[in-house]
Amino acid sequence: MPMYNLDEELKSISESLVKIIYTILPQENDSCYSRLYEAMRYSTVSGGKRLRPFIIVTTAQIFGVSRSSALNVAAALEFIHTYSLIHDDLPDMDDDDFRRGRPSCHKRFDNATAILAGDSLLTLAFEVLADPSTHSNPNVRCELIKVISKAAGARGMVAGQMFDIMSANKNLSINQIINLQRLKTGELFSASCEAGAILGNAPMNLRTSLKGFAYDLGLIFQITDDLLDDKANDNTSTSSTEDTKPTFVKLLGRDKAKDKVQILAEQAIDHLRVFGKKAQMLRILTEYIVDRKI
Ligand code: GRG
Repeated sequence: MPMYNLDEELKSISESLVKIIYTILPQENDSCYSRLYEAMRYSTVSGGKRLRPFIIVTTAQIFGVSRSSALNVAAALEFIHTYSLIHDDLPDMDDDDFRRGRPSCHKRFDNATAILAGDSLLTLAFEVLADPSTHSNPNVRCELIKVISKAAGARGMVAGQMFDIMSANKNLSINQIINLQRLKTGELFSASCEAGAILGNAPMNLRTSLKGFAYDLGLIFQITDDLLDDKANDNTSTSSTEDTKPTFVKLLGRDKAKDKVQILAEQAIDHLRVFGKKAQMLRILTEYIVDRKI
């Protein structure tokens, strides 16, 4: 069996993304774009785990898709993810001063610039997806746009954010929390998995298996996020709204939340059975998220 090195692959994908970002958003000293581009670059090149790009590239590999096509879609997804983080950090949302260990976009620039940088990243994502260099077949590009826009929009991630804001100081049931997190985090994970399959013209049954995997992975990611936050914050959250939000850990307690992660991990890996050894990287990713320390 070939050796897989997840850290090296994450690093390689991240480096490729940074090159794409500098090509699309070049440094221009005297143009009217310069401040906007600077804010967009500031938030997109500044690290992050690059999990969604990894999922796209890895899933695309299963279907023999070219790496350059997959990286274009990965850049688009990362633009949408980054826009969501920029807007989430704003004072009227989660009001976070820091993101990825640096001042958040509105703290480094200002609120208006952060809003516009987020808006521009969202629209840029669809410009990249619609570009023939992403895939030669316009039907494939349309399908990508349909699936990704739905996942990001008012019946996906944005709905999750709305639900999250409305759930402050409320007692949610476990199923309500699962639904909230599926929308807020799971939909983009699912679109990332499906995107690789769409690029590879995969049949619907395989897309469905990947979506099942992605939803479970999204929940694992969210519960481990809650566990890490709970440990790190120890009731000293930096965000003014964070303490009011219902989470898996608050509802279940740490031990039951960890048990839930294990059950979901088995379920997630079960969805991959149909892909055999070709999905080995996705299994390794699942273990990485289960055990993650950041
Ligand atoms: C503002 C429309 C809008 C949506 C915001 C995704 C989201 C919705 C908010 C982010 C806040 C948050 C902490 C969500 C929980 C899990 C999550 C998506 C964390 C950030 O994703 P990572 O850990 O980020 O993949 P990096 O920095 O590694 O890219």
